[in-house]
Amino acid sequence: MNAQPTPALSSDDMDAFWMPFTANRQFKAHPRLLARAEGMHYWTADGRQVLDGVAGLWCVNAGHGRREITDAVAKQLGTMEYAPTFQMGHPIAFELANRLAQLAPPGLDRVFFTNSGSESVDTALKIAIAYQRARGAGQRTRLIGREKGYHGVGFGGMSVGGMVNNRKFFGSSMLPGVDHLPHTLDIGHNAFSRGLPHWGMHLANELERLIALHDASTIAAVIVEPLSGSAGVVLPPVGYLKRLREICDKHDILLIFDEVITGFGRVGKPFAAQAFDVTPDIMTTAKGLTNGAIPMGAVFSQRKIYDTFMQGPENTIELFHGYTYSAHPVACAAALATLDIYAREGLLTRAATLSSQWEDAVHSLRGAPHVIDVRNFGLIGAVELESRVGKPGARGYEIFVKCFERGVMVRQTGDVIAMSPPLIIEPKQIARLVETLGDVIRETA
Ligand code: PXG
Repeated sequence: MNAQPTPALSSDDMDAFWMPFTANRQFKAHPRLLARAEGMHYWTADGRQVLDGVAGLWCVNAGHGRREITDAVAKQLGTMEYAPTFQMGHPIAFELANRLAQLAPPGLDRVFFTNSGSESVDTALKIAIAYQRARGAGQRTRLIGREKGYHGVGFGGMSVGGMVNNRKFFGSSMLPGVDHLPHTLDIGHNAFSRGLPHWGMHLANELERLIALHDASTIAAVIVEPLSGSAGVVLPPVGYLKRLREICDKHDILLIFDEVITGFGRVGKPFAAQAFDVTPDIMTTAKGLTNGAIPMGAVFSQRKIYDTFMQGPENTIELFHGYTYSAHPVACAAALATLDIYAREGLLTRAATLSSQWEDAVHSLRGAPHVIDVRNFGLIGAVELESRVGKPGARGYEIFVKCFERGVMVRQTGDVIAMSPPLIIEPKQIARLVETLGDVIRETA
């Protein structure tokens, strides 16, 4: 199918849009404009077809242009385009929360709605701190994140995150009382591991060291991505997450999993908590919740946490938190339609079926020039390239651009190329994605 070519934009037309997480001048000099999407593909403004190897930005898990979602959104807009959820309610918000509770890991059946991953993270951190206070442990305010962690761009999420650029630019404005676990990326020990690396479980014991330093009685929660995407795909070593869970239990500290990327089928189960068989106390999600069609996030809490808030006079607002658009009816409609598609097409477990072919495909890039590591889990893959001397990220960027020119969209973070295609991907498309990346890597100095 060909897209109608859209008129080209002149560089003047592009001045006003201050683009997020983008090298604005570089992009505007050589723009990559997307105009249409369907199934596994985008079409550029000049009508070229591009295979989507990233599910948009890790969110379009059921593939593009799903008619059921479009119809549900249109119907909801026609029925009630907006309704508040402060001291009011509307039925599909409750329906969606119930549906999500059924999908969630055991006990995580209380759901707070947000509009993005960043808001989900800040919400989870606030719930954790307020929960400690509500149960009489108000001195537990400290938060523990992890190096290389990405938890969005709010001040809370940045503070517990471990992205050096966030810390460099905004360091003095970060939340106080935050410490960080070491990250688990160790190419020296684990290069080219297939699936989870076997070396590194002991890194979870660093939590004991931080607890010894700060005292458990000051710590509210530990937050980690079960598997981190943004930092260039960093996997938990075998046994690592279970060990974190044990240490949190021992010291009565909440464990928060940030599942903004891993939620909704990315790793072969509805949530990574289920894939790794480790249940957190709070879980943040967004992205795949609505297939990326309408912004929405959801924070899942253990019932014991919710129940702790439900004390005192019934006319008090238990949690002083919420967004104008929490449980926006159009987003709820999009999410319900998305969950229907996931269920009908078995997409929340499809990554498990594809993962061995996926693993073989991405590991076929081992041995290509400059490739120093290949990592995979579920339907996530990453190829790490040696950086050019004095130019970190330059090789990765060149490969990303060349792939796009050849009709394949991948994601570049520094010198890591990440792939996380829609979960509807077919074996032939996996082959094309990885072959194109391989060809480009081999042609790039
Ligand atoms: N937590 C995690 C684990 C994420 O991956 C966020 C929170 C923030 O979500 P919002 O919706 O506020 O952007 C994310 C976002 C990449 C990439 O290149 C990843 C994200 C966003 C943009 C790019 O890997 N993840």
